[in-house]
Amino acid sequence: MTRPSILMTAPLAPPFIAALEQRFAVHRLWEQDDPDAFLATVGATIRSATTSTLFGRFDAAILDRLPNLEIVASFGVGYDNIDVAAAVAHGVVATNTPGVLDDEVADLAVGLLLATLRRIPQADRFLRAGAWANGNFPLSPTLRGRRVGILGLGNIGKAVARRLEGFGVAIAYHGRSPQPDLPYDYHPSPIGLAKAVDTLIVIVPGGDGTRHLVDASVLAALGADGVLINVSRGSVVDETALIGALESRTILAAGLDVYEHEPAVPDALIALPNTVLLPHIGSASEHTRHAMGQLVIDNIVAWFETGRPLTPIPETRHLLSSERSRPLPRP
Ligand code: NAP
Ligand code: 8YV
Repeated sequence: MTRPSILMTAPLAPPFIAALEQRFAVHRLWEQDDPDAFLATVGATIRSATTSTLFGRFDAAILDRLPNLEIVASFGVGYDNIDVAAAVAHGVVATNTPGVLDDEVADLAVGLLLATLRRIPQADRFLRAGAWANGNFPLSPTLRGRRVGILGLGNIGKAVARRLEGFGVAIAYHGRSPQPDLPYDYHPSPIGLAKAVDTLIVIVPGGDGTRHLVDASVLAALGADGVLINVSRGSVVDETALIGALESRTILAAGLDVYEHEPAVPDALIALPNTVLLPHIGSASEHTRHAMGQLVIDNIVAWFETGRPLTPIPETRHLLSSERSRPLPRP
């Protein structure tokens, strides 16, 4: 039987490409000199696709070129790289990679919090510069006695909260709905949460619904002892307002893994002494990137074997109740 065609918009690790090649005719969009001409040739044969933030936005412009696309599997739990409304309009199921990265990203968030408060990268730079011979590194702020607010108490937010329980700090949160089964204080607005805490960890999804949820007023509410940690998406924090708040010491410090225009990071953020800046590495261990890659493959294979992918995004689940959810021929 002819193998179904799959479009890879961006690279996955070689073992995952090899796994796909065993079952599918794999088309590598990122290797094409002329992607438009390439899609004009193969687009109508494509039944599934993989994508990631490396590709940019998977939107109507590409969906229109893939008239027989059934499913797009994204590498990552956040799916603001997919135009969900356009996917639904095209009847295309989308999947992401929830769950398999929660612990890794939560570990990184707590590490970034400690690094920001105790100025660990600054202390490392101090030693390497030979400054220790001239005196001790200045005393740092502390996690002791802090009240930590988690903006977005989802899978990763809960994993962060569980870790922070071990540090003996007070924990509160904001989401659109309270979660009464959890032992943390709920605040119905981001600004209310910021007023109640001095440390804000941001881990909501990106996209239009959360754009600049952390703005100048939230930063002012966090206060002069305030520390902001963002491991969600750059779009959630007004970066210009954040730079202003750090420069004016409206807040104390920030630890960031994500930025509004990645991989561009404003020079002003880099110049500030009270920032710790990471290059979007929340999930970036070999272990966890392997688990994410495997889930991308498993979603595609499950679709072709059973008509039911493992982790469809909520907005496209209704497409599975249509006749499309019937088992399709095996590749
Ligand atoms: P999740 O389980 O869906 O949790 C998201 C949480 O955000 C939910 O508790 C939700 O609660 C809340 N939320 C959603 N929209 C909101 C809004 N408009 N206002 C306030 N709260 C809102 O997602 P997750 O798996 O924890 O992942 C969260 C995000 O982390 C991803 O979407 C991704 O952008 C980011 N991420 C970053 C990295 C990295 O490398 N830095 C790695 C993985 C994930 P309610 O529904 O009650 O509002
Ligand atoms: C990845 C992420 O770095 O899962 C997410 O939402 O932000 C990270 O795990 C990213 O998706 C890789 O493209």
